[in-house]
Amino acid sequence: MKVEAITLRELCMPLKHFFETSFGRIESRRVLLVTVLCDGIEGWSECVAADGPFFSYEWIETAWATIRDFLAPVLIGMNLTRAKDSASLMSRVRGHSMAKAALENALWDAEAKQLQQPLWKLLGGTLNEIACGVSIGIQNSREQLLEKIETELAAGYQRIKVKVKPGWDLDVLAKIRQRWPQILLSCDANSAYRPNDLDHLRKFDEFQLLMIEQPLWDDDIYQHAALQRQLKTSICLDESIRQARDAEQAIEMGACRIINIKVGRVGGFSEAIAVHDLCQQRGIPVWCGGMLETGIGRAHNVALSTLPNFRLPGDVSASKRYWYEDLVEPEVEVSPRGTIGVSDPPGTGYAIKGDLIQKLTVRTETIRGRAAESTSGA
Ligand code: OSB
Ligand code: MG
Repeated sequence: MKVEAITLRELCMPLKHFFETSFGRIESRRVLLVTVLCDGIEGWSECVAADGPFFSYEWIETAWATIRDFLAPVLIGMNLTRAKDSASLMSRVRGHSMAKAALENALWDAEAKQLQQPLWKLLGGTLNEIACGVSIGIQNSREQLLEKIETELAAGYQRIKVKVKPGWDLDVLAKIRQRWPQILLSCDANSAYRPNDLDHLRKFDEFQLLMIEQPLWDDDIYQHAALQRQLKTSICLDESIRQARDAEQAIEMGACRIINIKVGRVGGFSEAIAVHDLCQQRGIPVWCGGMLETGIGRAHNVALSTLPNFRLPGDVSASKRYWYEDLVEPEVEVSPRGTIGVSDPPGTGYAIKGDLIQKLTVRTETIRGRAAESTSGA
């Protein structure tokens, strides 16, 4: 696969409903799409970096600049045997996993199309349908949250995850459990607590949660291990797991019993597979996290979720929960049993809606060998 050109596109897309976590609320997303052109075939991906450096230090501007100035130049003109070979070429750049993942994943998409294979099989997937859960943000009121949960349960989702933070936690969980004593329920703190909240966090044990996700600092493993020893509830790490080495340390230290894999956070499909395989060997179940993706990133999450150790429902849910109109055809849909089936056409099985993408594009830049050409507007 010869890498001929790399195109970046920024789109602006309003969310149907705001999404609020312990680090803030968003009403719309700036979306960064990456296209690689290899031997005349286009591979597509979505960079999951957000509008601001809050979930991680990466955001859409650092990703754009890092791809343009450092990552694309090492790939352009290279003849790759496999998409995964791109990871070692990009490794001289420290960090910037979401930027790297966008490039590597676009190459996987191109490779799957070139080999006429479904992406999920190329990744090593074995499941032909995946289990879906939903992540529900902090709402304006407790009543609004309960209504949302009711809607998602009626749609068939297999697991409900709610965002928590101090002031929006124990009473919220108590209300949910009162109304639905049996559902698979978890919560995600996005680093909203500290070790001296131990007495408070121990009260989460009352609610038979499947897990509490990332209670402490985004870069911590050690204090999570100390906390896990004090909790009955399983800790799941998200932000702290940036690569397979982190997963290995976390498991050996007993910092979690479950791991959330986000392909952007770990730097691409090859590292996501490495985290998956390590967890499988150590008996730790994984599930696929989400970053409010459009159908392009979502389709990649679906494909990844077919690997055999994705044993818990992921945050991979239907396009229509987020978008008025998604960028792919068909949109990502979830069955009444809370599953997404995978199909066998080459690539992701979801076609790109080029006209819609062009309409929503506010900035684009193509990197091709020496000179970069840049245009503003659609
Ligand atoms: O921590 O899992 C998270 C969204 C943005 C940033 C971080 C997270 C999330 C979600 C949403 O929980 C998952 C989704 O529905 O895509
Ligand atoms: Mg999380």
